[in-house]
Amino acid sequence: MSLLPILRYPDSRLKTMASPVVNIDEKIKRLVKDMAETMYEAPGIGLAATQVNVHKQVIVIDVSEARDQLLVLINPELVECDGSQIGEEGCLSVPGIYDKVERAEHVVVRYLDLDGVTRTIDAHGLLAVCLQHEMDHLKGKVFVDHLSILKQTRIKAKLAKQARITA
Ligand code: GNR
Ligand code: NI
Repeated sequence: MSLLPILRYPDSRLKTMASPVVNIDEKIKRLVKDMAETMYEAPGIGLAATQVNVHKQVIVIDVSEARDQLLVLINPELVECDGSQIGEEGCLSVPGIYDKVERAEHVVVRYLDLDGVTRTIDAHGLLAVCLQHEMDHLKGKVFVDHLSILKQTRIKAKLAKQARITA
């Protein structure tokens, strides 16, 4: 097991469109284990492969209080969405920045599990938000892209300043 480095916004590699997984082989299984370890250690409630610079359609999520309900989604597809909710979002690739984003309240997502079995998740609330946030990553989108250009500019300036301080 190993912790993976997480790309930081506005790294252009976060804009990469992820490709579908063709074979759930040992390499993918290792990636999933390392992503889960990285998510739990961060700590975060989700992580998309894009964030660790692997441009394959792989997501790990755990929104449980006890941190014992790991979800692994391969090749996720949105099959239904309705309603709306506005919640404060953060992102491991945009550290220290939180802002409100409007999302669907309810989503149905079809995906493959680690055994290659097709499954569906019917999600509301935070899990629905997290699924949309992670599926955005696989399309090269981060939550900041949902904010105004003015906010995007301010966030880039704040992160650049933070990077200078920590350097
Ligand atoms: O840990 C995370 N928390 C979070 C809170 C509100 C909405 C979305 C998220 S996902 C984020 C982890 C992350 O960056 N996943 O891509
Ligand atoms: Ni994120």
